[in-house]
Amino acid sequence: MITTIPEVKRKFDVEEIRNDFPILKRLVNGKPLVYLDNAATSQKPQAVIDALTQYYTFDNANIHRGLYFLSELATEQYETARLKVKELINAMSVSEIVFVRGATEAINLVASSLCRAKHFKDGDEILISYMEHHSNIVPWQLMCGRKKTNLKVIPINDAGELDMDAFGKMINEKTKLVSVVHISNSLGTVNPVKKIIEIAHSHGVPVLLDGAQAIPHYKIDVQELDADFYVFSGHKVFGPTGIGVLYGKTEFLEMMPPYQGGGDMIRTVTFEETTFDDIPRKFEAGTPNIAGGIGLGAAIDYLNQFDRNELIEHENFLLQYGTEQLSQIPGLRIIGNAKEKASVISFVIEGIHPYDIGTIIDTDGIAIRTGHHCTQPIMKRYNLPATARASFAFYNTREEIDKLVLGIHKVKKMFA
Ligand code: 7TS
Repeated sequence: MITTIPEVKRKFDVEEIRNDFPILKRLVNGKPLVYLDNAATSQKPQAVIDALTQYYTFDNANIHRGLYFLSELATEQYETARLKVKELINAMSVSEIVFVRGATEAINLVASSLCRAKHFKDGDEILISYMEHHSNIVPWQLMCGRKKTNLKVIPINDAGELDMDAFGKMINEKTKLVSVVHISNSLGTVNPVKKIIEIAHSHGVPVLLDGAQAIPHYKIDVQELDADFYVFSGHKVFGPTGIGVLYGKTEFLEMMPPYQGGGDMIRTVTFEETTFDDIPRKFEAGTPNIAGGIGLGAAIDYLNQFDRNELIEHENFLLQYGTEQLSQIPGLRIIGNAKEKASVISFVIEGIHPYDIGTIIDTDGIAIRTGHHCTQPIMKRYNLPATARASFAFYNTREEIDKLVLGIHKVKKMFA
């Protein structure tokens, strides 16, 4: 089982690659769709849709159990997808790749399992940051509630950057885990995660990175980062919903007890006692999202056709162009002005609620997200109920940003 990463890369041409994404041709309210909500979920290339259709049409069977052709075929495809994920993030071994439902489930798994491994005792601390998605806050609170472990929050400055001095002072002998977002979904800040890991490791503290927003934009190398855990969702990286990844270093996954019990994660079961399978299987109870895993593998193959640097360059252009154009609109304020930013522009307009912005531009087929983006603490930090957020993928264009700007002018006229 080896994957083939093509030697000769396909040249990046935004107009040409848009043809790979059938949804980008549809109309919304009679206008061509302008999809600028990629931080919520990305669109799927035909290759991913075809992989799902192929599996359900011709290859469907349960995995890891049947000694017949289709079951072996499905198993091989699912396990090949795991290998593709391993290569995508440069994990040391496929056994470090646990398939889960998404970033949310991955963090819940780590919280629940570390808790049961007695990794935390009363009075211990977990460091998170002000800009975490709720999925990197609530699982720790659920766990902390049981263990009286304290959640400590690394502050940020007004630009939306982590206060690294504060972080250095907050980490101490009580700290048992640092769990931070790689790229913020509401501010676009790219956090200095390598530095965070270095500091944490110098105190002997493991680090979990929430890579939900980073994985679609950057090349991730978990060994180079020396991350202990890295989590992400398939649907944000052009794959299907309901599949995601927990990467964990072998030493942690070996030490952690199972998260859920059931079929496919055991070695032997009696009424008295159960022994568990090796990693990653001991974390994968029950029939998994087989099609989802295969679809994620197809999404990785799709990405592997390109030189990722060309995609990053185009997204950086969109971010820069969008920031320039939106900044020129009177009364519009961008929230999140970190020096290191990726593909997200959150903004507010004086006197107009973000919901009104979103609803009005939707009539022109423009999709952005409005709300708190599942980051209520960050909204409170900026004293805002909500923001409007445009988030880009490599298939977005300069013309789409122009349409967003025109749409916002239209909104402003309506409220003038
Ligand atoms: N972490 C971050 C940084 C996220 O942006 C999200 C989803 C999650 C975790 C959770 O991912 P899930 O796939 O498990 O739900 N973020 C968003 C968003 O910005 N708009 O909708 C979902």
